[in-house]
Amino acid sequence: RAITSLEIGMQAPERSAVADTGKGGRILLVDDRQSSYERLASLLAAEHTVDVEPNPTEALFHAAEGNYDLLIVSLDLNNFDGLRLCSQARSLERTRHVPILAIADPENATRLLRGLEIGVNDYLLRPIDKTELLARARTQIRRRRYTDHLRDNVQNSIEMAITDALTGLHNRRYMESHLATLAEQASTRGKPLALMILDIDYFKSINDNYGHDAGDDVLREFAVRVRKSIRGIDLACRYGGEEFVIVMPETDLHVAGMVAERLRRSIAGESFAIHKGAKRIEVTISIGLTTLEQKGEAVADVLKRADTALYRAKHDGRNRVVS
Ligand code: GH3
Ligand code: MG
Ligand code: MG
Ligand code: MG
Repeated sequence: RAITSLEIGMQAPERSAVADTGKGGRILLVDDRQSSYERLASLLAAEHTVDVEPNPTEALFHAAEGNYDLLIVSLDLNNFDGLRLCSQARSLERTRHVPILAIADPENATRLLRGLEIGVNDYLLRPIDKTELLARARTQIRRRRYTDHLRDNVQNSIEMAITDALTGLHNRRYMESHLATLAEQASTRGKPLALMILDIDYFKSINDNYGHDAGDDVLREFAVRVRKSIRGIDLACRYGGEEFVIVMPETDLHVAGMVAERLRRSIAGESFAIHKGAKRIEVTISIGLTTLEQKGEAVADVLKRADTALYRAKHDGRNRVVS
């Protein structure tokens, strides 16, 4: 790794996205003239941590890996094309959001214009003034942090909208929208799709005997065990209070039956800890299992068939799998 670390100066302070000063950033400086990058790095080191990389190809790699707040790119590179780096950085997913500040000699000023066209955020002409350099770097870093903060918020609200807060499994809304997609995929690919509804037996009496918090403990622990017993492509969700749905793509009734039976047995076989009190609780579940029967079958019908099977499992005495 050819990176020259000039980590002179201060540590990154606590980052607050709200009242951000734009200081304490991580900057990757791409410049191959030693006199130039040494001076720039020492100016920037008053407020930021700076890494220097003379080779744009390497720089692109570091930019993608290194979680930088700002790229400062010299367009006066002797042996390389700085503009190419800028345009590559704009097209890569990992670097798309990293701001770029371009620097050029007046004789290369037309490159700056070209740079702005391909997505450079700001520029400076040499000779570089310290105050201006720091001000422009701060502005870009502050903006970057703010948009990151917004992006995180959006991501969080999306996750909250599709996740069940108690168990961390997907919620019913997500399952119902995603199930349609999975069923469609299974139909077009001619693959089987299994679906089971799991319902904890006599859960109301767990609440009644040990309290609602103990009931919640059981639900959380149950979700952990469900997650452990399924594959990455399977979809597990909390369908209602103490009802769960597992959707298994590319799985036929026979295999799904074995998965369901294994899960049923492991729940019944190992009691559940509750936080209050040393007592462990015996828990059993009933499972209704079915598969997508024909191409294009409505998911509501699949769910209904699983529910009917679950009802029979309850009726036949609970702690069993019915398909
Ligand atoms: P069955 O064997 O027929 O399924 O009996 P059951 O008692 O499990 O079924 P029922 O549907 O009568 O009761 C489910 C109970 O689950 C009722 C409700 O108070 C409780 N419940 C629903 N959501 C939660 C929750 O988030 N936490 C806790 N602790 N209890 C919940
Ligand atoms: Mg019930
Ligand atoms: Mg129940
Ligand atoms: Mg129920």
